[in-house]
Amino acid sequence: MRFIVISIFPEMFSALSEFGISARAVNNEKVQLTIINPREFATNRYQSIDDRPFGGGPGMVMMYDPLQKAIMDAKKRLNKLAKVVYLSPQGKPLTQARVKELACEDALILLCGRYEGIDERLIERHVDEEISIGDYVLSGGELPAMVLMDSIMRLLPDVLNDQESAVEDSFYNGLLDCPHYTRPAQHSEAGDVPAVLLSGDHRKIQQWRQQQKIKRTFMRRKDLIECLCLSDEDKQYLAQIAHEEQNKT
Ligand code: 9D3
Repeated sequence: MRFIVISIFPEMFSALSEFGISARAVNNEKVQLTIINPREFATNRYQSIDDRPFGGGPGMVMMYDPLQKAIMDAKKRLNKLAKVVYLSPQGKPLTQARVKELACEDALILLCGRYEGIDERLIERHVDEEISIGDYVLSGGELPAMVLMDSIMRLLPDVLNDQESAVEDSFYNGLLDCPHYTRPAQHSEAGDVPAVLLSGDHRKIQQWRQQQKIKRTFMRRKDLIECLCLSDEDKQYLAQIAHEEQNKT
């Protein structure tokens, strides 16, 4: 997959290209990451890419022309029609379902805003989709672009190794994960690991883990419970938890 990012802070993306799974994906050429700095397309003698907002008010707005030229440069390099995604607080909140769909594209152009945002006419004319990563305020679109790329990359074929994808497999079913433990089994300060995990009874362990996932999702994220596909056994356990919870209050 090919990502072309448009950002005035290209160095930030070394976080992806230098560390961890994303760095390995770039090195193995499963992912090609190119950053275009719109400042290269600035025309005045101060190389400005922003200007004061019409109508007044605080802050600056990124200008149409340098961003338009950067997008044209990106499209020329891709030699095809790639979707232009603008990372923006006004976008649709990102979900794992949307990540899965975007992982099927062969290229994405990711536009990162700074300051108060970008000239609306650029969004109308050149942006295909606006995506937010959640309802909290950041300083720009670079971290959201990295969040989006990280989430996509780990779904690409041959990006995760066998161990990493085995972990992936058993998880994303809409449930929160169960707790994990490693050696030592006993710890003077932290206490003991749950005995079932040391029992060697794999059926029991699997059942315990599944019940922990259900319990945690119910306790921490009631909003996720509605979207679940549970087995009859899981539903019965959930009903039991819900009943216990009711009797507490
Ligand atoms: C304090 C500025 N705000 C005035 C009401 C508006 C504002 C402008 C620019 C808020 C944030 C930003 C920069 N954020 C992003 O570019 C961004 C973002 C985010 O802040 N939260 C979640 N997802 C995203 S995607 C891009």
